[in-house]
Amino acid sequence: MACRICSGRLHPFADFGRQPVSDAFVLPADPGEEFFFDLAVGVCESCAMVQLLHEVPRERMFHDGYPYLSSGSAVMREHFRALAGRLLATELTGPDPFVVELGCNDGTMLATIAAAGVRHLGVEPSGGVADLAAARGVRVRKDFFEAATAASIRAFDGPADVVYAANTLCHIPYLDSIMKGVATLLRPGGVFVFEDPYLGDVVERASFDQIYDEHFYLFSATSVRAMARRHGFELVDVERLPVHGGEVRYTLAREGARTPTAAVAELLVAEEAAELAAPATLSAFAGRVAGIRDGLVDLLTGLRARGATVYGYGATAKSATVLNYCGIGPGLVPLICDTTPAKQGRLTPGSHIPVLGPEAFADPYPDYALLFAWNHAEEIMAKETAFRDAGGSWILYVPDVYLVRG
Ligand code: JHZ
Ligand code: SAH
Ligand code: ZN
Repeated sequence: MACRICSGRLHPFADFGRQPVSDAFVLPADPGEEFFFDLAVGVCESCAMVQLLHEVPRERMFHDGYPYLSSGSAVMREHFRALAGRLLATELTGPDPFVVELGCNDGTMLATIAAAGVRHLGVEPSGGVADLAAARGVRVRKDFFEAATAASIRAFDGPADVVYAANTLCHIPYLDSIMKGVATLLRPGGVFVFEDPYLGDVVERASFDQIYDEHFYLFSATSVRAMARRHGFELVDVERLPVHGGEVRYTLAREGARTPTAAVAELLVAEEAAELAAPATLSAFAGRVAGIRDGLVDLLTGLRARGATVYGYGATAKSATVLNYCGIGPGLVPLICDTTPAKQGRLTPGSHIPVLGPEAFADPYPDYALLFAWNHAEEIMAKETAFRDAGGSWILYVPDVYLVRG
């Protein structure tokens, strides 16, 4: 098996077995044929890029019915408002600046840019969420970004000062085409800024559910720098972010265009010291994950034997890996509540647990809630104080299986 970036040899270190498309929620009346693939992960022995061994065709994941909404968390709405403000203040200050966002989803970030009257374009292949962005005044192109898309944007709109992508770049196996596109689109002094789940956090927290079809890559400073260099780009800044269970925001500029910050060297050194991409480190991660699976299944089986009820909270993409890897179905978790309209009234992919609206959570409260949206724990626990007051407990499963009692 060869590295998708450099053709180096891949060292496989974890296999989660047969998995469905994580955001393919099933209609109970018309289940159709579900698509499954082998969710296995490896690390490149040459460039240290962690990647899936098998890829799901992009049209199976990102289409008009793609359900995920960036605006589903108040913390994330604030995160993107702050980021937009920073781009406006630091990078979009010249005459008639232009910013392109890859994977703009429902326009949560670009709405702030649009409100400031700054020229922008969101590139978003999933039609349903792209329509939501357009409805809030964001200029969107319904397309997959790649080299050809970039050339046509450049021809029509001219060069961009900033290309930005959140939780999108790691979803794209064909980074070669993306980097060519960014090189075409970006003005000479412009920056490519992207943020994605950080390998260092995934390993440290054993957050194995960050691994699913859409997350084709798990980036680190080491692997991103190597990838960027192949295309004449330099890693000039890194910033660790608390969102989504730990991410890094990377800034790339053309080689020689900007001086790298001290943070870049610091993170590279830390990754080296931690031996982040070493087979032994990643095998140890895989071992911890198997322990979490056994612990979670034991806990849920024990609770069922005692007659306790457990609901899921947040029908996340991440939950597909947990449910299908652990073999958890409606017998152990009879329902999952979620605020996303396009997930409600459907069944979770592969595991077929009904997804209901948030009102189902309190009707009546379960004894336990399995928090699949653990990355939003603070926000969710703060608004579910009545569950706690009713004596409910939260179940978390990273970095270990543990209970948070009311
Ligand atoms: P959340 C998705 O992952 C898919 P998911 C994708 N691949 C990715 O990388 C990240 O997003 C960015 C619901 N919810 O953010 C809404 C409540 O019900 O952890 C969502 O369905 N009540 C693009 O799906 C889910 O939980 C609430 O109060 O793992 C959260 O999904 C809140 C805050 C959320 O991402
Ligand atoms: N940036 C948002 C949305 C992340 S969801 C956030 O952080 O919340 C990932 C998005 O990337 C999806 O909306 C998906 O349709 C989009 N996407 C997938 N492949 C893409 C590509 N090649 N070009 C642009 N967007 C893409
Ligand atoms: Zn490689």
